[in-house]
Amino acid sequence: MNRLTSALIAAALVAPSAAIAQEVTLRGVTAFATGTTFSRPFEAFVERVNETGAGVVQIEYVGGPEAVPTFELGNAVSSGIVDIANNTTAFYTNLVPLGDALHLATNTIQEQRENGCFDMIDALHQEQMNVKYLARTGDNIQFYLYLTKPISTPDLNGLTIRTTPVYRAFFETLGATLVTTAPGEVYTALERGAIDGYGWPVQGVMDLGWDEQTKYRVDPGFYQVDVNFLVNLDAWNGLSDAAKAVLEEAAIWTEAQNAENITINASEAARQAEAGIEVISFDGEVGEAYLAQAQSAGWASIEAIDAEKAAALKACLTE
Ligand code: 173
Repeated sequence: MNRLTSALIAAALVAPSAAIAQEVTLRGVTAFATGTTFSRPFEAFVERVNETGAGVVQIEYVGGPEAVPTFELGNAVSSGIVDIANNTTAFYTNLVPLGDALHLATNTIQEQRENGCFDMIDALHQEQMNVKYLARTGDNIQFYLYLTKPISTPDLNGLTIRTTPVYRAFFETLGATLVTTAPGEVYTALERGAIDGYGWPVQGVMDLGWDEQTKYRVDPGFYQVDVNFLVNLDAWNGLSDAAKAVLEEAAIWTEAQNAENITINASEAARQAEAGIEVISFDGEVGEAYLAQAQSAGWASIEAIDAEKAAALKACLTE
């Protein structure tokens, strides 16, 4: 045994195991284009982990839909091709159909952590998708219907509307003809006149230039955005306690910033107005009925999947 080898063995024997644990690097992919509204919290999270996790855990930011197509990202993080994903439940309903309940929440992720809902959602993701549910962004951001043609009542008969599972049940009850697309295809669909409108949150319309093709936003907004950080369960289980702690601390740090969305919503609505997007507002009883229909259509589709689990989720997401 040479001197170097015996020195290394001696060092390993006295070193605490955490000190000799290797730094782990996770590959991260986002379902939304890099730099856009619903990717930015994940990008900030990656930066934070790479600072606080030096020597313990790092995230290699691989990219967005150009790296893994939007509707494929769920499968990729489930199988471990991707270690950590920034994704919304609407893009992986093939794996966690009940995930659609998350955007029907009326409380915050902080309240869901407090009342046990977080653990239920995490268990659902672990069992059905083989991922650890790490964090939720998007609280306080509502979804809207955007149009290229005016309507005077909440009746979408004769209109073709771009959807995802978020809006599907609700827009169906309003009579729309629906086309499902990833966000990356909305601009072209509008430009070609293939759609008369689309569902999207209040934030992010200007990110991809959709304002150029959008004439109206229909108020009020409904539901609440969920964009979640998911870690492949095998990768998660293989992490040291120290690495898990780095990721969980950064998750809580990210979720604390959800409160800022209330101010951002107002400035985004103002920017839409400046860009020439007019508001069609359903007020009073019509507005109330519109919102009630959004809720009842949304929950009916969750109940049709599993009535018992739907009831448990509804109790803790809307308490
Ligand atoms: O409209 C969508 O693509 C969608 O479902 C969604 C979900 C969360 C944030 C932004 C968009």
